[in-house]
Amino acid sequence: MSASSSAATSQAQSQTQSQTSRASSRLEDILAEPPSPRIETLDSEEEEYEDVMEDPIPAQSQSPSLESQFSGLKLFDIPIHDTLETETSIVQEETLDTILPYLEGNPNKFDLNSHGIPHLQRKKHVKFLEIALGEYPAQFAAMDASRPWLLYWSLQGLTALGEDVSAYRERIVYTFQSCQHPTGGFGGGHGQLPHLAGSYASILSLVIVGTPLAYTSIHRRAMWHYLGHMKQPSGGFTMAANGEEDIRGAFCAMVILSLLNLPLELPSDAPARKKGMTGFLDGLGEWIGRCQSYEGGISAAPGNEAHGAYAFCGLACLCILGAPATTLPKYLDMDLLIHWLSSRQCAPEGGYNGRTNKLVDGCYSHWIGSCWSLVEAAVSGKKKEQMRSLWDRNALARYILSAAQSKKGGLIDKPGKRPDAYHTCYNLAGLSAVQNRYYYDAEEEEDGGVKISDEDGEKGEMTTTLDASFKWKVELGKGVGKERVWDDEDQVNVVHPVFIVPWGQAEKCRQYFEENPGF
Ligand code: FPP
Ligand code: K
Ligand code: ZN
Repeated sequence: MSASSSAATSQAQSQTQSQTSRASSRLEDILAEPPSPRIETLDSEEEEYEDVMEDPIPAQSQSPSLESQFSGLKLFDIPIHDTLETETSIVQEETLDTILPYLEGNPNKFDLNSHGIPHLQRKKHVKFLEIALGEYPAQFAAMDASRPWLLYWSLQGLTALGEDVSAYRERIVYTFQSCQHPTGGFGGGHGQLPHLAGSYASILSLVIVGTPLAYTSIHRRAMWHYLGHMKQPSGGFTMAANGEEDIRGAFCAMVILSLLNLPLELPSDAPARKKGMTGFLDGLGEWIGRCQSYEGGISAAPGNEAHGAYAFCGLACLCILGAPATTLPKYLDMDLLIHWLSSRQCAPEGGYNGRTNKLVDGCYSHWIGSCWSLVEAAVSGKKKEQMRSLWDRNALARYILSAAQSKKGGLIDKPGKRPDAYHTCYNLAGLSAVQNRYYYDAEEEEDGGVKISDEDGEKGEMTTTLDASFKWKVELGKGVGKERVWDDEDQVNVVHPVFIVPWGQAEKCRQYFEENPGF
């Protein structure tokens, strides 16, 4: 692979662009935000990245070569080209041609940090997210069901960038009031049926707001009943009444139960009680274990293909059930899991793909990148023992800063794609995973950790209160030693490694409901 871009690769870039935009995603289509009209206006101004893409861009000398950068790896020996040409290998080569100029040069003409890598374009991203939080005209009605998501991604992104979001407080509480269903849970908007994804995004947004008014706006008892209806005899959860049973459901349900400090017994009207289930946790760890595929990753439901987004849901869910060092090895083959996670980091791109033989994408900076904090906590033993990273943090930082920042603000899947709140939120969450070292404080175990019997009658390590995920600590900026590729000013705010809300906000919410447990 030549270091510099040529006219030939420029043609390939345009093809890649159209091919990758055609390769649409089921869920990302549902979750992704269409650009707001104001961003559209920006696009039509002369130089959007499309124009940038069409010009062959010579590699620029300010940026250090790939070879000198990544943790001593000689990346010029990589990529390893697939000799069997397939649709997959062709689109991979084209994608590489699109991305390499951004890793080796600075086509967006961003200001560079002391390592020759673009600075985090903080102001531009803030502006982008503020626009994303704005009003949408009538033609965006189809997006109505994603309203809780748009709010959550934008708020989380803004706080990661260090912004104060208190100005949005009242509007957010008001918006979610109208999404809340009388029988429990939140829908996408007023009068819409409740859904676990909408409920998850709504609760997280209210946790970010973090005021007593936000907390008390949640009908906790109705939510408990609603979650009770999602519990399945298999041990898993459906996303909605009669909806699909997948690992997002399990994760969303555990996030909500634990943040709101809800009782772990199933309500008496929960249909799963008729099948012998009595608690929300019954059979759950085992069900998640069945989602680990032969590759080692985690899939949406038993028997499906392993995918990054579901891997994070599965691991984070297990981290809510108990200490990572206990629950992860109890239900998962850790060696196989680590092999699969490691294989997701693309070289020389440095970013992650979501599954075998697919393309790098900035949102997996979080869906895979954030898995490492959980896995490292599970395998590293005692709290302060700094283990060597199992992943190349610098390589991911470089992908995010060099290739996943859109010229005019917002973060993206890959060069040539449009920014959206989803990719902005999750690239920044991935950057937080890169920059900080999160660890699980096992010493805090002693005060919690009421032992309960598990199904086999052995003593399990799971608590009756789901308080494990409130025992995380962070060493700020300690993700990488001196050889890191970002400056202090490129540091994002700390994110809770399980809940993906600003540091401290999950604990604050939990504490509120420990002090006010009645409903
Ligand atoms: C594939 O898209 C994407 C998926 C199969 C999963 C998307 C799931 C989420 C984003 C998780 C949502 C999480 C919660 C908590 C509700 P693709 O085929 O376009 O992408 P790929 O080629 O990168 O696999
Ligand atoms: K994708
Ligand atoms: Zn993506």
